[in-house]
Amino acid sequence: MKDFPKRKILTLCIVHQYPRVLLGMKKRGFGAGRWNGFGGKLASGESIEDAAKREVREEAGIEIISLEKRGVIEFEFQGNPETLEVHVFHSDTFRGTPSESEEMRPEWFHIDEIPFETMWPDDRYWIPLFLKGKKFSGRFLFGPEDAVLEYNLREIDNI
Ligand code: 8OG
Repeated sequence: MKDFPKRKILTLCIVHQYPRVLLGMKKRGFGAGRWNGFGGKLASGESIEDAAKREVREEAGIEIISLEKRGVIEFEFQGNPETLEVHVFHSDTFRGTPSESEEMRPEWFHIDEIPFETMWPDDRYWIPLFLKGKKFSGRFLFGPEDAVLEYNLREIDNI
């Protein structure tokens, strides 16, 4: 049977309280061993924004008060027909204290000490735009060992 292209929508929320960002060490599953923002798949019938807030609550134990969509990035893996469409959110206000969950161990990082070496390799391209308050859209193609084979990234006015 032919493989039809599939698209999966995911959220990613980075709490940014200048000069720090809240990241989590992913303890299991896809992306384990890497620092990342918090996020995941949509539950059925859920809006993208509600999913973003729920994932932060479940993974970091905090309640997001306000968030703003900053980017949409498509990820493809060579030889895999599935596209991941990741909606990237910025938040600067939340309630509670970040706490470790089964999936993530949260930690604050100064923006000059973001651990890009232990993050998804695309992050070093778009996080600088994110930190500058820009909106962006992009696409990354990963090859073996998650090397970036091709990418495009552009700033946009509206998202
Ligand atoms: O539900 P699950 O934990 O599998 O969701 C994956 C999370 O990882 C989700 O928040 C989206 C995010 N994510 C990718 N690919 C990439 C990537 O290349 N860079 C970053 N920073 N996050 C990613 O799925």
